[in-house]
Amino acid sequence: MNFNNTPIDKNIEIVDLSLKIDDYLIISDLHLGYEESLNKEGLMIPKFQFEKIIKRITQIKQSAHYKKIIINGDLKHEFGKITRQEWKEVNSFLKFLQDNFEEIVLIKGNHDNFIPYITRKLDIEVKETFCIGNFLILHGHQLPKNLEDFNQDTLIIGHEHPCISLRSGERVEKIKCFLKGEFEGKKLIVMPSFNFISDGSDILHEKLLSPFLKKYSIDYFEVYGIENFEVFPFGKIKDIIKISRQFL
Ligand SMILES: [Mn+2]
Repeated sequence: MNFNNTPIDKNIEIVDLSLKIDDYLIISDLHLGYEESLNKEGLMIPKFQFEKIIKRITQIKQSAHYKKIIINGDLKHEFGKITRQEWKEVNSFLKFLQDNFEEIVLIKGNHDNFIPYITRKLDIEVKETFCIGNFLILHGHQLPKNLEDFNQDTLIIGHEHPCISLRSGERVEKIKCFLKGEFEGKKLIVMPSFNFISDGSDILHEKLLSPFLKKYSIDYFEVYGIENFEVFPFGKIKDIIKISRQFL
């Protein structure tokens, strides 16, 4: 694989679908157990995520010196309950992290209701937010009431699962992406999902989910597409829209 680590701002790099700050590896929205919940809806897809996620983390970890890992929410998929697949996978996933990282930070997402039952046993703490220097990391499904109490100037969120669809001939290709913009005087970085069942939601054509993105226009946000471990800076959303209109 061909990693081309790309700075997205000062002291922070995009590495494949993850971010790197110091020796922290940050990933978001794994949605373990997604297959089982699709199977229940009648969509028969095999269970492959878990292995793929472990392999991908291992590949990223080999590319640089990481001691710590942050999961920025939605480690598992189901809201209300925890399914058998989730229980098993979340448990072995956290054990994998304990074997491979000195520090594990779990940030609570909106899908993570039952996570504390598992993490308590493994002695892992679940947090609402986590700070590294100037960076405030949070899932992004809701605006924290005390956002102004944080003096960090850069917010890092997940939740949105951003991707963009690019047309090439008759084919439409969906590409996961990072977004960089602003929110109320702070910089805002949105992470793609570290989940291989769905590309995510198309920020050019679908409704935005996160309150961090719904409040103001995202036309001036920068897009960094990720394809095959590589980072492709695509420019601003308004320019991508302009170009894509020329081909419709
Ligand atoms: Mn979420």
